[in-house]
Amino acid sequence: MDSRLRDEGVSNPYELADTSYLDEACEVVTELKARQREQNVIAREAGIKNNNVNPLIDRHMDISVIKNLFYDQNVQTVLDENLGRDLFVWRTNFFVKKEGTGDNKWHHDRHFENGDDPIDIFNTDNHFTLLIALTDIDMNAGRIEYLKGTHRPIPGFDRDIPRHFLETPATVQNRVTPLLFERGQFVVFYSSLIHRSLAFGEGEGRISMAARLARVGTNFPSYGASNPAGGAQAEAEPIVYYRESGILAIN
Ligand SMILES: O=C(O)CCC(=O)C(=O)O
Ligand SMILES: [Fe+2]
Repeated sequence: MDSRLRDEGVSNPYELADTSYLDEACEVVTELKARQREQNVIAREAGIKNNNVNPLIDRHMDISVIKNLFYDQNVQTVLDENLGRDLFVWRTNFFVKKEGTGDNKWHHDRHFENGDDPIDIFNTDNHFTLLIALTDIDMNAGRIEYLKGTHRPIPGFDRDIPRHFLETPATVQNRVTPLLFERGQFVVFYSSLIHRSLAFGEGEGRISMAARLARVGTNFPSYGASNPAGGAQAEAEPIVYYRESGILAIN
């Protein structure tokens, strides 16, 4: 088992065995992003709500250069050796950052537990994120950061917090760690690990693919799982986000 995954909550970076899909994958994502922007513009100009399905979501189902990433020999080995067998993908999304793109606040990716069970934030058995860099992601390109070790309880750091938050809590300030990638590198992390990405700075644009993984037998909630925070911060995410149509068994 990767000792960084065990101790920090995120694995070391690994390289895809086959990087020959990356250029085409980037082209496809750039096109999907342009389509999303167009849909937003049309809706805004018409003064209506954009009701289109987000074109960037779950394209591992129908676009082979995206789907193929999950069957890359090195991805398969890293999953097998660190997270075990019987995993499925239930969601993919792309984070495209370029001139003008803002930040993604601190958050974790643990959206639900199992069916309607409450979220068990420190359960490391069933929910994971696989993050693949389709381009380099350096310090200035909207870098990704994580709070080292937040997959486990940390004395003095209360996890009854909003799902998304801007300020770095003082007790974990010394745990902020950049997660830098070269094109074609990937990591896995426990979905409870707190992470964020900064606004785009300068240089080339960058693209990441985030995939939500869960263990076979893990069921979607009937509506959505509330955040353990309680109160207004605990708003459940509605069932519409958990599309059965995004499920792909990967090992
Ligand atoms: O790539 C990013 O900017 C954010 C990634 C992220 O939040 C995730 O992988 O869950
Ligand atoms: Fe995330």
